[in-house]
Amino acid sequence: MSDIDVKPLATVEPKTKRPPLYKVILLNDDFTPREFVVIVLKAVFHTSEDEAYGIMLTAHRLGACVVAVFTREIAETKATEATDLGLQAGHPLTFTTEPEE
Ligand code: TYC
Repeated sequence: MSDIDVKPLATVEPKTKRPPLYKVILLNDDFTPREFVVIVLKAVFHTSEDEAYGIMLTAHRLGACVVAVFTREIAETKATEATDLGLQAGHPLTFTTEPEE
């Protein structure tokens, strides 16, 4: 057997750390029209019609649905923008954010 030590001298830590991610969550309410929710999802999150409809229906049935995951600032900006579109149209449509585990 060889007596040459082939162990690395040191473990190398990655130089860049990934930023923490945040979920944008769509909350159901009893008043916002379904079609309006779909319009907002397409406009702010650039989903297809089918994706938007699926997300809206999941929130409608279960009470909430994760729309997408972003870094904190982008998640908060999009949640505010989407909620504001509802407010401007007189709807209680609400998007929140929460850190991903
Ligand atoms: N529940 C609403 C209705 O029946 C539609 C809706 C779906 C509203 C999802 C918000 O996040 C929502 N008109």
